[in-house]
Amino acid sequence: MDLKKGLPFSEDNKYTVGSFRQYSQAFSRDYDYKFARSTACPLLRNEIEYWNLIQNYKYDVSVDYAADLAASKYGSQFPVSSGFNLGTLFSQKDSLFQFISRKTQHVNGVTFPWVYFGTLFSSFCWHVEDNFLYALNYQHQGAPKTWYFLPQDQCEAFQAFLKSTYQRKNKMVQELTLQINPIELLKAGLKVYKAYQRPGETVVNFPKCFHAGFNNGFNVNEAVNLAAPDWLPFGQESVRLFRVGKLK
Ligand SMILES: O=C(O)CCC(=O)C(=O)O
Repeated sequence: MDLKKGLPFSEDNKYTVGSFRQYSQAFSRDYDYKFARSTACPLLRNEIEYWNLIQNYKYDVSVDYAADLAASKYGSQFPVSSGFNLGTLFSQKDSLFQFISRKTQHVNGVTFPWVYFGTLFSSFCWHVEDNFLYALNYQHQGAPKTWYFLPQDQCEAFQAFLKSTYQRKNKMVQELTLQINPIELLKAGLKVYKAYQRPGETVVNFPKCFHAGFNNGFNVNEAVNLAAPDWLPFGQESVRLFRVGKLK
């Protein structure tokens, strides 16, 4: 399914963190009330509802997602004293990002984290990381994030599946609007894994692993890329694919 492309998060201070939390919590409350949703098994209930909304166009639902907020501008959620801090990952031993210039070569969302404030059903569509980098995503607080992953060895099979099924697949993957029910992928013979990420948990995406998912309510996450030495062949491959126009 081709989801509507998200609009850039407005810089006009429409929300503070507090007002976004209120908006997001009210959205969950109102949604449950309006559709008289049972409170049993909320994660499964949300998952069924999510795919039903996407595939059957049951209702036109749109939610705000404060995504891709540069931690360098809006602030990180990690305490400065924290031993585990995605904001300092780039400088750690074995990170190849330690060799880039801190002043001129930092890229928000790649070498320095992005912060995300989620709402029920806010989504991230199927994608791999830029240049097939590793990605680490830490949940600070709030409702679980539902993740779907394809292992590295499924990357080519997934792309072949997209090519045979979706005409506009390159544009949709590039614009992060391609959402596909994992059941469809399983039926096509692909291996798909699911995880619920809860506060205090880190999800690590390995190079060339496609992933997608959605949020189950208000939550706060922070994510950054990582270039470990074993990423180098993947980086080289991504550059080669860019050159021949097979990666955008
Ligand atoms: O939570 C999100 O919206 C993005 C998650 C993601 O794709 C990542 O951290 O790599």
